[in-house]
Amino acid sequence: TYLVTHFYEALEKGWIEVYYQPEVRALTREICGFEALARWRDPERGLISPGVFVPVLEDAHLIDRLDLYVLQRVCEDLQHIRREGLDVTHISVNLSRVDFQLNDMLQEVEIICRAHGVPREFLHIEITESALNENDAFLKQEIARLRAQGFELWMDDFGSGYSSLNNLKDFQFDMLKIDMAFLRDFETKPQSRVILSAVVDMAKKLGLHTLAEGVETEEQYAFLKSIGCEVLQGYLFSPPVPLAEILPILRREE
Ligand code: G
Ligand code: G
Ligand code: NA
Ligand code: MN
Repeated sequence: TYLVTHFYEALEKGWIEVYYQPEVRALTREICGFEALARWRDPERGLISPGVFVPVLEDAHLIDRLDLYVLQRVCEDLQHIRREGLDVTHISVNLSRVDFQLNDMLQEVEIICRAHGVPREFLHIEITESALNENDAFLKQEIARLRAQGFELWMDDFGSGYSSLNNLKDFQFDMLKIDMAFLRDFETKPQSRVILSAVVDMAKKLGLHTLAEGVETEEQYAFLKSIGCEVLQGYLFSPPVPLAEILPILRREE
């Protein structure tokens, strides 16, 4: 397909861009980190979303090239932010389960961090919950190795997969990112609130931090804060934006 044949060209010519979406502390609404999200700005096809190209690159066994490229860009941007003396507590990057089959991710991630002088605590690693499988002993081991080396592991899109609850038992994570599907019927279905507060309670009892994704309204914000969800992300605060747009925000928050 077009995406597979043009992937290396896209990397070389800078068509792959990294956007950043702020994460805010529920209690204060202060920015406490960012999620890095890839975009492919193609000269022929226009802006292509990762929802389209990530599965194609996974199938073509090229996804590790993408994810390590994004990680490198994130480390460069972190260096830039830190040199300006601005405070960014962390940036989270998305890794695919396929990355771990293709490459020694721990080694690659450590090489990139070291090359850019980025301390490990500045990088958090998100793995989509639907990519986990309780029988995947290898992935379990790789996640444990990353955590043992000081990288925070975040479970992405919690609740969107089929074996979520068992995953919580079998994989060690630091943060549960609650899928935005939980907020979809927030205004119309009272069950939404019951489910959200049960998920946050359960996470707390398991010693996990919680982040709700896809927060779009003040009403959702007030509710999530009231049930003790610690970190929030969504259009109410900011969409994903280029680095140039987060720098002035960080300067203002100093
Ligand atoms: O930004 P957007 O909402 O279109 O992202 C869609 C999905 O693509 C999200 O689930 C996100 O986790 C995933 N994604 C975004 N950037 C990357 C990336 O650099 N690597 C991988 N593996 N997935 C990504
Ligand atoms: O797979 P992941 O959860 O990382 O994907 C996040 C995706 O959701 C990104 O593509 C981002 O653009 C999108 N997104 C972020 N905030 C919101 C939001 O408040 N509402 C909606 N509908 N989408 C969002
Ligand atoms: Na993600
Ligand atoms: Mn997510």
